[in-house]
Amino acid sequence: MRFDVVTIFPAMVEQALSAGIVGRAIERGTLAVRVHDLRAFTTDRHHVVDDVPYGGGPGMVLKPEPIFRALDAIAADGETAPTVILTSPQGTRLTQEVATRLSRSARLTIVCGRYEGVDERVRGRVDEEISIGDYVLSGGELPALVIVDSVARLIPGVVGDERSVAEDSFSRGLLDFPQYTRPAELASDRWDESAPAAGLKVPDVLLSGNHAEIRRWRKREAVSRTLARRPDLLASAALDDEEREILRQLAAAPEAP
Ligand code: 9D3
Repeated sequence: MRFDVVTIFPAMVEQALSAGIVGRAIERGTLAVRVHDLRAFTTDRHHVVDDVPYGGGPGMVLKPEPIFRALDAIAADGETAPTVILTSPQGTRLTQEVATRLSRSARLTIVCGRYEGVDERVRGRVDEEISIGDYVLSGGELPALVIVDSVARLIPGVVGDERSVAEDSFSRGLLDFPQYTRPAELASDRWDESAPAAGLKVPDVLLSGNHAEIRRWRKREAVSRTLARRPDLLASAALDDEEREILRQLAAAPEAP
């Protein structure tokens, strides 16, 4: 899969993409990401990408021509026409479902919004506007990185262990169960003044070696956490028979252990 990102902060986007799972996938060639400096598509001496809004008001608006030129150059560089995404507070909210749909595209081009907005005529060249949530950011660079990361993980070969993708909580609609690693017990006086004298212990079931019981415990924890913290997820969660039974029990006796 190939991504193109159009931004006025190419260094910020490139640096972030060079790290971690996505960085390694790019190195291996599983993923291609090209970052384009919007200023490179200006024609004036000062490489101006923004201007004052017609009608007045605060802030600046990204000019349309550099964006049009960038999109033309990106489309011309390749066989298939990319799906063009504009990051914008007015966009469709990014969800796992949206990421999954985008991951079926062979090419995605992401235009990062900035300032108070983008000239409305750019929207004629855009297939989809995407927001990452209802909070105000300074621009579309972080949203573009979030989109690349969430979509890239769904491309076969990007995440080393395919099991982590298949088991991802949001793909199943449940929150994760609690995780522990060594040591099995921490001295409570050092790490947690409010802890009981027994110390900070890993639940016995995880040390038991009883894999059927471990599986059941994890399911129960995942379902009870989801019920407590994100009950909205349960409406569309893909629960198996066992999880549905656990949910029924928890809903009937919410105070039970
Ligand atoms: C809706 C806020 N606008 C009121 C005049 C001003 C404005 C604030 C911040 C316009 C653009 C921005 C920059 N934000 C993005 O470009 C953006 C964004 C975000 O702020 N939150 C979540 N997702 C996104 S995607 C792009």
